[in-house]
Amino acid sequence: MRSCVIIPTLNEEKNILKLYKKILKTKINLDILFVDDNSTDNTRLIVKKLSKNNKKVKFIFRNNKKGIGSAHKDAIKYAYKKKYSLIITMDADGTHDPKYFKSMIKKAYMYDYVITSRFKKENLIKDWPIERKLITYTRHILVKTFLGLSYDASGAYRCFLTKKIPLNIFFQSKNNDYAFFWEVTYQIKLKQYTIYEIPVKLVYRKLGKSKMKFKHIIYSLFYLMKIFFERKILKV
Ligand SMILES: Nc1nc2c(ncn2[C@@H]2O[C@H](COP(=O)(O)OP(=O)(O)O)[C@@H](O)[C@H]2O)c(=O)[nH]1
Ligand SMILES: [Mg+2]
Repeated sequence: MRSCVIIPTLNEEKNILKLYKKILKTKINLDILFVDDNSTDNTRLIVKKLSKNNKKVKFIFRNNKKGIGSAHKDAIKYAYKKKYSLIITMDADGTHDPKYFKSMIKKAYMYDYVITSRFKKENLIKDWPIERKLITYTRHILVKTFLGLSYDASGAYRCFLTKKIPLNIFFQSKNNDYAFFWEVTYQIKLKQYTIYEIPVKLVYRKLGKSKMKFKHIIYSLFYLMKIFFERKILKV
């Protein structure tokens, strides 16, 4: 069985080596697929070096910034094409700890789609800046209210078996940024796949900057309303 972990990167030179080492430490046999959107720092150089020394490191280099959702779509498509049986997706900035791989993989055999949750236990985003907590909780309430999703639907840390989830589900989300995550969760729920949530502690990034901009938050809000009206009111 071939497994891979998909990691989108945009100027993550300070984080990827640390994450790479942590992934190796899990001793789980998987390929590591970086999807870089034309980082202007040394991210690509580091990824290339890693792939030279370790055949398990693969990469997709894209020519411009197309968004985190689009990076996931391209990488997931590649993984299906290359016939990987299991996919994990995660951020590069140290927020997602590979120590959860084992339990995520175990659950992926029992359920169709495994996601991670910041709300299942207390203090899972304890060290996050107040404004990020506010965004996270507000988004959670809005997604719950308008789409009826009670999951923590917007995290990127996920795991599934490719034979259980058809590739086209990921492309039914037309969003290419952060809304991709809740939209895919919504699609998966609509199609009645089983979803399992693992509580994980998320560490706020210590190095490098978040790529989430104010425009992403506003756009995401409008996008949520658009999906709500189209699907619930217009029934399209
Ligand atoms: N390839 C690619 N990666 C991205 C893009 N935007 C963000 N990322 C990566 O996606 C992950 C999550 O982004 P981050 O800035 O940490 O978002 P935040 O956690 O919501 O603040 C990180 O690994 C980023 O480097 C993008 O447009 N393209
Ligand atoms: Mg982050």
